[in-house]
This record gives sequence, structure tokens and C-alpha cells, in this order.
Amino acid sequence: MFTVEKELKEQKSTLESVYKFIEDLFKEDVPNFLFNSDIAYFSGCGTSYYIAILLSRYFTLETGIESKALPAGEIHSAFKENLGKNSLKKVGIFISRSGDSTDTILACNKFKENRFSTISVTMNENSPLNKLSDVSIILPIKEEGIVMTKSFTSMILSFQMMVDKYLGRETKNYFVTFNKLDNIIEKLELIIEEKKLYSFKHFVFLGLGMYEGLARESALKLEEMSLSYTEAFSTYEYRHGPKSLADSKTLVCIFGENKEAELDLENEISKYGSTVINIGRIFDGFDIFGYNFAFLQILFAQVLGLKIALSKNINVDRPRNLDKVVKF
Ligand code: F1P
Repeated sequence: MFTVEKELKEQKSTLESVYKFIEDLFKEDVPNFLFNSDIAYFSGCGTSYYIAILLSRYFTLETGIESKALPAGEIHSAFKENLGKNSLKKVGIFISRSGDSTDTILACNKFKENRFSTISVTMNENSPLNKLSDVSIILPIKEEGIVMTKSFTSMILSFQMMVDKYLGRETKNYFVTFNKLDNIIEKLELIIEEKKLYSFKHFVFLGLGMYEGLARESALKLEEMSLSYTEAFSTYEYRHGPKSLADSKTLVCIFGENKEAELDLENEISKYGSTVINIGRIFDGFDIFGYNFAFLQILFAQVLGLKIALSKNINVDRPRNLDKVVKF
């Protein structure tokens, strides 16, 4: 079995251990300055940037505090275009599995130079990013694969739980839900096999709000794992041009909460001859509802990426042109 497949499939136990770690870490206090800010910037690179998109939307939804997700390069190399000159209290949240991506370190440095508070979420105790940040959440888990799977769900869980704890929310439901994960992965494998979803030539992922982060990460996952041709959009953008590429070789996957308005879009896309999968509906069938658990819907793309790679005889542990960390 490939390392990536093993890591993808051990998410139940990994998330359970992250849950216990965060319960303990934030037993007393959470970093209050985050919740006293006027605007929060979430940043990272690649998969970690897509985590930033999802968490920024979760943060604003839950706290009402304005937030923005930016790729780290936008912060270190286009700072003035992205961060206006004003007296707002700003805070930066930097996500990085390695804590060592040059772009993310440069971005965090830029925040330090401007005396903004910073929080990092990483999986590497001795990373330069931890040393730079005011507060670090360092998860006690390891991931060997170049392609990020369990680190995606783990870093999201840790930050969401911190927000939930600040708001005095019950977090037990996460733990209960993780019990279903092994079963869900098996069922996803069955659905993908039965419908031969690995055989399409063009994959489109759509998602709104938090789900946009999932759509973008799904497209990246398929590219990295299976060298597939993919696209991702904020759901309703798809009507405004991108749909011109939709044909019978296209699989369109819609993330979300299975809303009425999404059904109209599904019907429209079907008319172009494409196949549409509503991932929200699949997860409703697993009895998983609500935005707290949105991040688990990424399992669909992780399993699909693996299945396409296997069908094309691609080694997912050696993704073409990629390294575990991008340093320059
Ligand atoms: C994340 C990242 C990955 C990507 C790649 C290199 O870096 O950009 O998304 O798959 O192979 O690293 P980080 O989370 O360690 O900063």
C-alpha cells in the first residue's frame, strides 16, 4: 500500500488524537487576541492555503469578525495591494504542515515587521514558523507523504476546535463523528468504483463559502495524485464562462449543503452532457450534516484522486515535479 493511501485511511485515529490534544491544549485559555481583532488574515501555500480559505470563512461565520484568506506570496510580495493602511487591529494566522515553506515564512515576517499579532498552525515542533509566531499550535502528528491528506483535516479540526472553545461550544460531536470515518471511506470507494468516476477526463469542483476551500483543495488533490485536468470555482461562478468547457467527459462535483439552488445548477450542467455529483448529498446519506463537519467532505476527492492514480498506474508517493516543502 502507498504511504499516501495509508495516511488517507488512518484519518479516524489521527483526528481522534488531534481532538484529544486540542481538548487538553485549550482546557484553560485560548489566544484571546485573535478574537479581539478587527480583521484576521489567513494564509499559507498550496493545501495549507486552501485550509486558510476554509478556516477564514468558518471564523467569520462563527465570530462575526471580518477575515480574508490570502496566498502567502500575496502577503510578502504584494503587501500594499492586499492590506490597506488603516488603524484596524490585524492578526495573521499562518498555516503550514512543515512550518518551513519560504513563502509562508516571508509572509509571517511581513506581519511581524508591521507589528501585527500572529498565530501559526503547523506539524513541526522545531520549525522557523513557530519561532516567528506569537502563538503556535503544533500538532503532535506526522505525515510522510508529499501529498497532504490527514494533515489537511487535522489542521482544520485544531483551529475549528479553538474557535468553538472560545465560543463555549460543545466539541464532543467531533469525536463521535470520527467513529464513522472508516465506514465512510469504504463507501466512497464503492460509489467511485460503481459509477466509474475515475474514468472522466476533466474534473470540476464547485463550492461556496467554506466549501470553496474544499473545491480548490479537491482540484489540487487530483492534480497532485493523478495528473488530472481539473478546475475549481466558487459555485455560481461556473455559469459565467467556465461551463463552456463542460461536455460528456466532464465530472462536476458540487460541495455544499444540498440546497435547492444547487439543484437548479445540477440540472443545468446535466443538460451539457456532463455528469454531476452532489457531495453534500452523499455526506447527508452518511448522516453527517452541517458546516462543522464540512471539512470531512474532502475525503471524496482524496479517495477519487487515489482511484484515478491507481487506474492510470501512477505512484502517488512520487508526485511529478513536487517536493514536500517549497524552499527558495
Ligand atoms: C504545503 C505545500 C503542499 C504541496 C507541496 C509542497 O506546504 O505547498 O501543499 O503539496 O508539495 O508543500 P506547507 O504546508 O508545508 O507550508
